[in-house]
Amino acid sequence: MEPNLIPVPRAVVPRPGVLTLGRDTALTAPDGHAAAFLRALLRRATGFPLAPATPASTTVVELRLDGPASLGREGYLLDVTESGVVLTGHTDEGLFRGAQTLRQLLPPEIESPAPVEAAWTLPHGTVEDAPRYAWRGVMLDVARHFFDVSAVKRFIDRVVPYKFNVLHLHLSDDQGWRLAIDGYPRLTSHGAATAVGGPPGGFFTQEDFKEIVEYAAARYLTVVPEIDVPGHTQAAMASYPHLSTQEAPELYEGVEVGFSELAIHRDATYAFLDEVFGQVAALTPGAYLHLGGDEALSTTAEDYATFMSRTLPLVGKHGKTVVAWQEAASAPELPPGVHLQYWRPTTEEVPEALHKAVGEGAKLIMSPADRAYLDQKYSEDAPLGLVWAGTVGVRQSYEWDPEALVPGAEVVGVEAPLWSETLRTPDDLDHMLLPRLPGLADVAWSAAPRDWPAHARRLRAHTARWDAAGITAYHRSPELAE
Ligand code: IFG
Repeated sequence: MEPNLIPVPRAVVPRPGVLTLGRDTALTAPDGHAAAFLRALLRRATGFPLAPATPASTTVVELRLDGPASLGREGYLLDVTESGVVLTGHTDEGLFRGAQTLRQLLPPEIESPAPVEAAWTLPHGTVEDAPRYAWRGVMLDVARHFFDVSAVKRFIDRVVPYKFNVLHLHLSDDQGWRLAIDGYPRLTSHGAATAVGGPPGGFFTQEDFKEIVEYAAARYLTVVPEIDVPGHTQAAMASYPHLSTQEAPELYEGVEVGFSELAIHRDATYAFLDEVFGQVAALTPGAYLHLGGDEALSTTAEDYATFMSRTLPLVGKHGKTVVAWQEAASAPELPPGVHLQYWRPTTEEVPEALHKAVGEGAKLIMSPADRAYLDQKYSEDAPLGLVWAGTVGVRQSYEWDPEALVPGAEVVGVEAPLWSETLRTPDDLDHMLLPRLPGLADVAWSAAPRDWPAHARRLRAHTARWDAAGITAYHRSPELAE
């Protein structure tokens, strides 16, 4: 069993011997996303038919759903022997996660987007695995710069091999509103017209959004939409000035934050949010709706409290659980099940309000900026990224423990935000994601202790997989050198 699996599984027992898949290899599996995904992946690179097994089949890859309940929703057992592969889950989602491990046990050529010749070998052995955290997320900011459906699908393709299961889309900000809302056409006709540095802007129609949700769901990624309020709202207010106390709110193309706030004391603001949250919730099969709440630097504490008191209930009204950035901890009352996303650097004191909210049952998603913010530069001289949280190297984004920052808190998981102030193309996204993303996947999935030399070794092996996949823009980090 080759040792370059990321995230590191719970238990790997290598055995001598190698299985080689061939043209007559059969694939037998229950209908579902796991089988569809694995068959498509294997066929695409090998050109093999991978038809269901027959009594004459000599090598069989079998997916089974009779795994014990102890595997949970995402656990799996993988056994490779001379007669084939048996991948067992308790759910199809568990089979899907196990399929990513099977994928990584195959040579890098399995990532090829077109058939190639290769020795399709699998080392004998077993893997028993299940995730440490339930929330293993990535966030894409489509507001500062817009990324269309195909770019979002490509972003999803980058995170699936590393067992992420949440796709948080930051859909609105000062520079752009990126999702069409019925009844509020100017949000996109006007509010989506530009971006950081100027046009082009762009937006998702509700059909586009459904297409993203469907693509994500087929890969067991839950989409978490974010409508960021009361700050980060200049595009909405430029589109509908009645939502603002500014004289004539204009579209904004800079990179400052904290200057915008919705009209806190106006009923129209909450009618607007009720409508928006209702439509976003209806488009979202996932259980969560993120209302932002960050950097309301132009809003007094009492106005922020008033705003949250009137806004938080609207999310529950539309059947969703609230996710919000950590500042929402200061709301007078937090709804049950609220997930607060911790984003300030680990060097800062944890605010008293956050300790209080945690004490009252708030759950934490850990995204400390100096560890998990993939929009931060790799190093001072890096071409892309911001540096307000300092540079975030490959080792720094890997070597941390989500439990260490807020003792006693219920940490539901980890999420890696990718803000797009300085990012304009899918290659820009690839550059910031790789090679840091796999380390965050390891932090989110694996209970194994951090081991940088071993992780660096695994990453060196993974660059060949990215090459085979045709990913050209990943950062060639000197940190990976032996
Ligand atoms: N902070 C802002 C983001 C973005 C980020 C860039 C949060 C929660 C800095 N808010 O992170 O809008 O500008 O690193």
